[in-house]
Amino acid sequence: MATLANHRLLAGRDPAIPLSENTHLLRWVEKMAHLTKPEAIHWVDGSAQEYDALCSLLVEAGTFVRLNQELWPGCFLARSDASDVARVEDRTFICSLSKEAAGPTNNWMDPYQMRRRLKGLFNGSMRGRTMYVLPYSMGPVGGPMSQIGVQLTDSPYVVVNMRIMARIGLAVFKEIDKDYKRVVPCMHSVGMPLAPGQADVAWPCNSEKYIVHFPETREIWSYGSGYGGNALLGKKCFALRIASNIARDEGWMAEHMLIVGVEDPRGQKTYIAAAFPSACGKTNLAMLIPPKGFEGWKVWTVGDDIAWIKPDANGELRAINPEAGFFGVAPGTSAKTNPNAMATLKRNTIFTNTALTPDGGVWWEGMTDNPPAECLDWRGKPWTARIAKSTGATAAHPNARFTAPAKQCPTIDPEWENPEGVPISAIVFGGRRATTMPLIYQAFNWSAGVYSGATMGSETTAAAAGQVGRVRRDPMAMLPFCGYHMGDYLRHWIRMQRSLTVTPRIFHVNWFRKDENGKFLWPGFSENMRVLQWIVDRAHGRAQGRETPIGWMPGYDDFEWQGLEFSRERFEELQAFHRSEWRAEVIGHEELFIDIHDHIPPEMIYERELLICRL
Ligand code: TSX
Ligand code: MN
Repeated sequence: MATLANHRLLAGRDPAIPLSENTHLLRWVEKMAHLTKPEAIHWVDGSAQEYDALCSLLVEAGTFVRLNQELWPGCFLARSDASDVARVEDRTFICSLSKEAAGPTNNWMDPYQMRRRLKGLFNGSMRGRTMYVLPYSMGPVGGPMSQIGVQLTDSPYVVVNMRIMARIGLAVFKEIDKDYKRVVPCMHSVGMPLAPGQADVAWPCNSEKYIVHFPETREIWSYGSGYGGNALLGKKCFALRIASNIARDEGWMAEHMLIVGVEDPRGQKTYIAAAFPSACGKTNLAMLIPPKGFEGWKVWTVGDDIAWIKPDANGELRAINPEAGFFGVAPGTSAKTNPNAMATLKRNTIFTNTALTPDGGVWWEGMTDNPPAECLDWRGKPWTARIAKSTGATAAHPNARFTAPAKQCPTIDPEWENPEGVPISAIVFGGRRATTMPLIYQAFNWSAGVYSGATMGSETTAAAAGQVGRVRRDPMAMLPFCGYHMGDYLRHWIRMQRSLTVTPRIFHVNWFRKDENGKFLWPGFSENMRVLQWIVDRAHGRAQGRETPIGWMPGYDDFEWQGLEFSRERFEELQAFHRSEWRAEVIGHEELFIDIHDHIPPEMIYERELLICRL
């Protein structure tokens, strides 16, 4: 059994010694230790030795399996508890002073009442465990757009994942000490204290879970889960829910967007930010490799999930990726769908809830054409294709993840860590739609573009809650991540235009339109480069567009077709605007607007009226 003493020794310093002199921080850590009553406190320095020691500790505890180091150098597999496999939206709360401020799309509870409840849950919740003091910077340390948090956690799994996903450790403590920086306090406990002599489990957690945000005091409290977005508090909780509040107050935007730089053969780079709901292949687009026919073109990856976007002194939008890694969905990721992701996760990667192959590697559905002859599934049980056929069990959990350093991505942009960000020329919204939505259109202007983002959504697939084929609206893909009233959020989008001298062009895409036989009309994946090219050309005022009632569209001849056989007829079908479908669509928009009617910006009502008139 690993003891705290031997990992102290490995770390080469005493982790109990505070690494910050900031009195606010020291007093808070003391107060929280008094509340949670951990056995020890470990100040995280973020060093490689510390990381290695914690990974070894996790191996000894049974949380990690060290993978075959010849095949998967620096890689580990974690298996979570079967009940702790995804974000818990129904347990996620925005505890603003007024319920009104959180809006109808967020869970709300009175902050005083919630604080009382949390105090009760956290009282003694770290007994028998080590409390890690984990300072992190979202964005490059010391950057003008960056923000700092300190997470107190009793999960070493969280610490090692956060070392990949954010900038952590000594440099961040120094930043806090240099001059007093506003720090977002983040409390996290898996909610399973250990009595003296009580044996631990591989994945401690609690069936009662709370993911709580206090927007006014800028605090995060997370209880009961060790998984992903519930526990890596820098990501969804800070970089989206809390940051969206900060951004609204300070005049910038915290968005659920990937960022790519598209380089043309002359070497000109154009940056695009894009928001999609889940299961649209955001990470795949962020790492796109141009197809045949696009020699000299290159797509550079800046980020795959979150963008912080701010007007610069010239009134132009610049964006940073506040993260340092990718926490990507493994199933479906392959050398065919995303070769760059496969190269990124070859080393120094933490896999969670994938299958384990007999040679000490990982596997998931969609990784290869054929499954391995046998493996252990994400629960550690024997799995074969035959077993799968009779029981329906998948080898990897559908939400299995890889945590991989962004710098390992072959197409990582040389500018990805520029603290000033990259200039954004175009914003793209999209959804998964079998009908109605063409492959691509450009909104007429900023407010029409905001309207297209506000009304975007995906059709529900398979058994995922509700009827199949119904559109689930997800404004800017922010429904689960906006830390305040969705109507006020849309107002903020409208208001942003006033601080800009150049407004990025706004586009809507749909890779998923189907023909009358239910076949995808568009090959997607790397062929989406043809769409990116038109977006880039439009952003620079170079490409033709045909005016339609919903916006500007490319004609067949405005697309580069070299390297792809795609008929004019098929393209017309893919781009078709059907008045009857759009009349139904615009009625669907009303449903969303009713939900947030009391805060919706008037511009959204006008845009809807204008659209109705054009139909
Ligand atoms: O990620 C996807 N993208 C974006 C790529 C840059 N996916 C996967 C979505 C699940 C995460 C796509 N799936 C895309 C897409 O553009 N398009 C489709 C639909 C599709 C699937 C298969 C084929 C064509 C389209 N073709 C064959 O199977 C041969
Ligand atoms: Mn996301």
